[in-house]
Amino acid sequence: MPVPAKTTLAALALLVGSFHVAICQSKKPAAAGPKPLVSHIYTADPSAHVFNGKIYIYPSHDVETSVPEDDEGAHFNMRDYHILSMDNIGGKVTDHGVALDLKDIPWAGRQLWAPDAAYKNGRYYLYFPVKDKQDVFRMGVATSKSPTGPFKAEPKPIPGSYSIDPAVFTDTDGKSYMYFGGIWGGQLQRWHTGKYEANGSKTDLKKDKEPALSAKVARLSNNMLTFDEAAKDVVILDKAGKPLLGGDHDRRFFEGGWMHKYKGKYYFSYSTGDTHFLAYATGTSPYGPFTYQGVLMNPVTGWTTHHSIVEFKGKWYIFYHDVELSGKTPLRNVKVRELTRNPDGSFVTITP
Ligand code: FUB
Repeated sequence: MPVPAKTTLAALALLVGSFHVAICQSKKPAAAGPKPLVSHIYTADPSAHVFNGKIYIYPSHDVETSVPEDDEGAHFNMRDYHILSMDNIGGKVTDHGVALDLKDIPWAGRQLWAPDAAYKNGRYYLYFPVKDKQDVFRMGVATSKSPTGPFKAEPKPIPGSYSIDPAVFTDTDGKSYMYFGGIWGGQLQRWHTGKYEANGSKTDLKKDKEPALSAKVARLSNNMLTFDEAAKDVVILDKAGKPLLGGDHDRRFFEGGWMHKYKGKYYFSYSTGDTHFLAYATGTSPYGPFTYQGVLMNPVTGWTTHHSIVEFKGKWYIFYHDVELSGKTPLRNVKVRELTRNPDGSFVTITP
């Protein structure tokens, strides 16, 4: 049963005198699949990374809101980030408190959505999408000496950035790339001409027979604060080498992209949004093109699905969310489970 987040936080703060709290997972045996990693706050969109031998999770922090639900996701009205960490999968999960607050981002308007993080040269970088004061999603970056923050936001958004769901991947040669984008509420369709169309579609381009809108990728500069190039399309092809089409809702990119590398191959995984699959495609370069391979995870409970994939101590894990605790779309909870690969590197589809 969900406990109202505010009440739980206040009680915990009283108990320990700070928001730096350790939350143990339920000791009940898991009857059917993994349990939420934490239940004192609602969390979603978990971007997991291993820094210094520990797992750090950079999730969205879902909160109750009076803003009515719409196709643009106004009801995802998040205002801060909490970072979680664990020494081991299945072990104690620590909530490190507020790492970045909307009010401390000078250019931000509303809706702090799915973040990601990276490390380079002694600094940690928190990448986040938020609507600016004109209600256009942009990507921001904030820095810290610690993986758990607090993070200080740069005074302006990343130039040339737009839409949502940043996922930063550092290749084996040390170059880092940001994958980003999301249609519908993520506004990617409003950028299809290269300029923002304030009165553009609220969903997609409605061009079912044309190539689907693509996620974007841009290499990051050495200081990790700007793009080193104009963003390029992350093209996903079918096995015949043709681009997936806009009408192919079961397979085309919607939001929540993630990149990982396995045995020299690049795996781009993503959400199909309104059909609720996590799908994946593979390629031989971080820029693609990628060939669609199949479903990584069948739909979870709740409208959204969003994940990350990370290797830890020789095993591969998927972090994802569902709405087990609340039963409500904008109040989600993060989970983790091990991934199983076939000998050729493909995934055994997970049915949550
Ligand atoms: O959390 C808000 C949005 O919902 C994310 O940016 C999307 O990926 C979806 O999970």
